[in-house]
Amino acid sequence: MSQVTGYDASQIQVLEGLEAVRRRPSMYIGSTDSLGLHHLVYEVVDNSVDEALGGYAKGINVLLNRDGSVSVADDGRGIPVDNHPQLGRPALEIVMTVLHAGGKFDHESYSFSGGLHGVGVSVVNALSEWMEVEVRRNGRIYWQRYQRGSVASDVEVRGHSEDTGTTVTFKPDGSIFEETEFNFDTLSSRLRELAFLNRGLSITIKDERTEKENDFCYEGGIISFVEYLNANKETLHRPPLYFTRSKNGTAVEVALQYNNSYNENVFSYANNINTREGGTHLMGFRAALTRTVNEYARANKIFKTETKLGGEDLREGLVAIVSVKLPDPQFEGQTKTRLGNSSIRGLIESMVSEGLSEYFEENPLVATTIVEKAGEALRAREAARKAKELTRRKNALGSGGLPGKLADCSNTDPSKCEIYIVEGESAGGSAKQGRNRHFQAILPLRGKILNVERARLDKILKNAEIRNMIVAFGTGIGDDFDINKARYHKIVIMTDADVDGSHIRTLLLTLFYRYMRPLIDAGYIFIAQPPLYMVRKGKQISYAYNDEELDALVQSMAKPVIQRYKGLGEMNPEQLWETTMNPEKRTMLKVTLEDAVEADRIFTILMGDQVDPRRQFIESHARFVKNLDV
Ligand code: 0RA
Repeated sequence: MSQVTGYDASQIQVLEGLEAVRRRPSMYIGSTDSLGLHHLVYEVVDNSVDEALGGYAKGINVLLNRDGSVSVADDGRGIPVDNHPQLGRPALEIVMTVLHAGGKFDHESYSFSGGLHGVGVSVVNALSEWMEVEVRRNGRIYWQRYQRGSVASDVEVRGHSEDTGTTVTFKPDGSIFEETEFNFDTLSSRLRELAFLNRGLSITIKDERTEKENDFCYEGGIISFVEYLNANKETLHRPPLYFTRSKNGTAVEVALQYNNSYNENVFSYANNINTREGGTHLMGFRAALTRTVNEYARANKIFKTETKLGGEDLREGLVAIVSVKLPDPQFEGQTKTRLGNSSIRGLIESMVSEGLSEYFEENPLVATTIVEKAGEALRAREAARKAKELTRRKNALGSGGLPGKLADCSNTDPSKCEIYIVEGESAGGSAKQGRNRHFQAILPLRGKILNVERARLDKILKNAEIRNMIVAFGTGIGDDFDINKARYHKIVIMTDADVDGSHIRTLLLTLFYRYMRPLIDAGYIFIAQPPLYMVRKGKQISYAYNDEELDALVQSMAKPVIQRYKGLGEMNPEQLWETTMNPEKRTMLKVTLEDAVEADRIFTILMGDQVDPRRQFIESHARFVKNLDV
C-alpha cells in the first residue's frame, strides 16, 4: 500500500485504474462488439438488482434515449453521497470512478449478482463518452457528471425529492465499441430473465426511439419462467414442481415441469448469470434428479422388472430452471459461463435430492408421471441404440463409409472445408458441377426431411436423409455428438426461395438446434443467399438479392429484362457458382443463437404439434416467416 494519501494520490490511482480499463476493455467486459456493448447495461442493471435483492428497491426502469444513451433508474436507497473518511471525496464519486470500489465498499456482505464479469459501474463509466448519475436521498437530488471515466463536475445538489433511488445514464464511447446502437429485443430478453429470476421484481424497458416498451414482473418467479417456456407445449403435470433450499451460505431454487416432447430445456443460473456452459451446480442437479426418481420408482415398485433409469431418460420432455446463489462464484470455460466451484456439486446434489424426495412424497401422482415418462424414454433409447448401431455398421461398408449421394471435397482440413446441403436432386447436380471441388462438398436432399420436433431419436435415425447428414458431418448426433470430429467448419443450407425451401430450411435448423447445437454455437451453420432476380440488358447481366436491389438495378439499367428465380434449379452451374457459392462474391447468413429461450419458443411454435399458437405466431410475425408453411 502506498504511503501517499489524500485527494491527489487517490485521483492518480483512479485515473490509472480507469485508463487500464480503456486500454484493454475486453479484459473487463469480454468484448467490444455488440455483446460487450449490451453488457454495459447489464452491469448497471445488476447494481440495481442487488439493491432489490437486499429488499430496498422494488422496481427498475430502463430507458433507451434518442441520443443513444441509456438510463437505468431504481427506487433503492440511493448511492451514499457523504464524504469517504479516508479519501475525502463523496462516496458517490468513488463508487463511480474507482475500479472495484463497487457499491458495497462499506459492507462486509458479498454481492449476489454483479454482471457477467462483476466489474462494477466504474468500468461502464470508463467506457462511456459521458455518464451522469442522479441520487435521490436525504430529501435531496444529487447529481454528478463524468467523461470517459473522469469527473467532469463535482457532486451538486439539484433539488428536493421525498423519494429515494439512483438513476445512471451513460452513452457508450464510440471510439471503443465497434457498435454503439442498443438492441431493444436483446435487452428486453435479459431483463425478462432477470424479472423471472427475482420474484416480484418489476422491470420496465422503454425505447424512446421506437416507442416500444415492455413491463416484466412475475409473482411466480422461476415457476412463471417454466410456465413461459412450456407455454405452447402439452405439460404432463401442473403446476410446475418447485422448491428452494439453502445450506452453508448457498441457496438453490428449482422449478421443473415435464412436457410430452422429446427435448430437454434446462437453464441454469449462478448469481443470476446464465451458465450456458453448465457447471458443478447443473451436474449436482442432474445427479440428484436421476438418483431421486430411481429411488422413488424402486421404493414404490413402479416397474415390474428391475429398471435403472439413466440421466438421459430423465431429460426427455424436461423443462427446468436451476438457480443457485453462492458466495465467490468461479466462472470458467470459453465464454466464462460454466460454474467451476467444485464444492457446489455435492452441496446442490444433496439439497436437490432432499427437495425432490419431499415433493414426491407429497405429490405421488406427479412422481409416478415422471417415472413413467422416463421409463418410456428408456425403452425408446434402447430402440435408438439399435438404430444407431445399424447406422454405424452401414457406415463401415461402402466407399470410406460416406453416403453415395455426397460429392465430397478433396481437401481434408475441416477448417477449410464447406458442405452445401442442397434442396433437390437437380439443384444438387448444378451445385456439383459449379462448385470448387477442392474445398466444397455437396449433399443433395431428396424432398423434406423428417420433422424432428415430433419424433424420437430412434425414428430420426431411421430417416435416410438425416443419416446421410450425420455421416457426412462426421460428428454423430445427440449424446454422442462430438464437434471435434466435424469434417467441415461451414455447413451451408441452400434451398429455394419459396414455401418449400423455407420449410426445409426450418426443418434443418430444428434438427441442428435440437440435436447438434454445438454446430450453431461454434458458428458453423450458414444460410446461402441465392439471388431472387436476374436482370439483363443485352449482354449485361446483374443479379438482385432483394427487392430494393432490384429497384436500383432497374433504375440504372432502364427497361431491362427481369427474370424471377423460383428455384435454384433455374440457374446453370456457372450462375450458381457466381451468385451463391463463390466465396469471393457470395453473401451468406451465419446462424447464431443469442437467445436460447426465444429460439426454443420459435421452434416449438413452428414445429410442434399445437396448431393454434402456430397460426397466431405466423399472423403476428408475417414478415419473419414469410412463405413459411408448416
Ligand atoms: C452502497 C450503499 C448503499 C447503497 C448502494 C451502495 C447502492 C448502489 C446502487 C447502484 C445502483 N443503485 C444503487 N442503489 C444503492 C446504501 C447504504 C445505506 O443507505 O445504508
